[in-house]
Amino acid sequence: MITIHHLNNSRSQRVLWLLEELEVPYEVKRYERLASMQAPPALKAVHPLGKSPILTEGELTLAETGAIVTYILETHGAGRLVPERGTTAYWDYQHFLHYAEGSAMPPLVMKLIFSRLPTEAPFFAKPILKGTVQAVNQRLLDPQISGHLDHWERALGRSGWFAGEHFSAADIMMSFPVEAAASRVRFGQRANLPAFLARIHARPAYKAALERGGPYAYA
Ligand SMILES: N[C@@H](CCC(=O)N[C@@H](CS)C(=O)NCC(=O)O)C(=O)O
Repeated sequence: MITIHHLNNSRSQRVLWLLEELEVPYEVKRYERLASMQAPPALKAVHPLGKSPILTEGELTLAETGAIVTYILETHGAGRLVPERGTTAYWDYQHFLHYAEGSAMPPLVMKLIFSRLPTEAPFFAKPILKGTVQAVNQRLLDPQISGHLDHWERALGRSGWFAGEHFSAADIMMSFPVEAAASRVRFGQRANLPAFLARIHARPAYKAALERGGPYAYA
């Protein structure tokens, strides 16, 4: 039986959603974030990185969402939610599978961390930090994030999904960057992005995963 070590309100929600889409039975072991938003030390006892998600099944302990998604699809997927090998859709799928965590999330995480700095600083440092954060956002992060949003908007413009004509695990991987972006930046004229979110949030498996995973700020 697959066990997902799930941190509340986290990327791990995607793995629960994938398992619900595939109707694969699984157990959820829940962990609550500390006040600092970090994972509790108990997760380090499961995997040295101490981050969520972590999958355990038999002898296997696996961290990193993309690797976990690939493992689940290869061992329990029976070909579902992956475009046909060798097609353009398949390579778009591979792109988004790796790109979601490798390229899309880093500037979004940086923006979140920077936005918290002034609020957590002593009062005399707040104005300086506010100015620094504004400069980093304007010069570095916002233009980068905007480029990512344009990439997603264009990709979704083809069929409404990230890889090929049909819903795939690439859409599950990309849900977290799109949801994270929705909470941090404006989509502006990019109508395909909110439409994508509305479509995935309406899926019964997405809703079922929320029931297993607990409150999720982006839903
Ligand atoms: N790229 C990794 C990121 C893992 C990660 O940072 N997970 C977050 C949850 S959203 C976490 O465990 N944060 C708590 C911490 O860093 O202590 C993946 O996709 O699995």
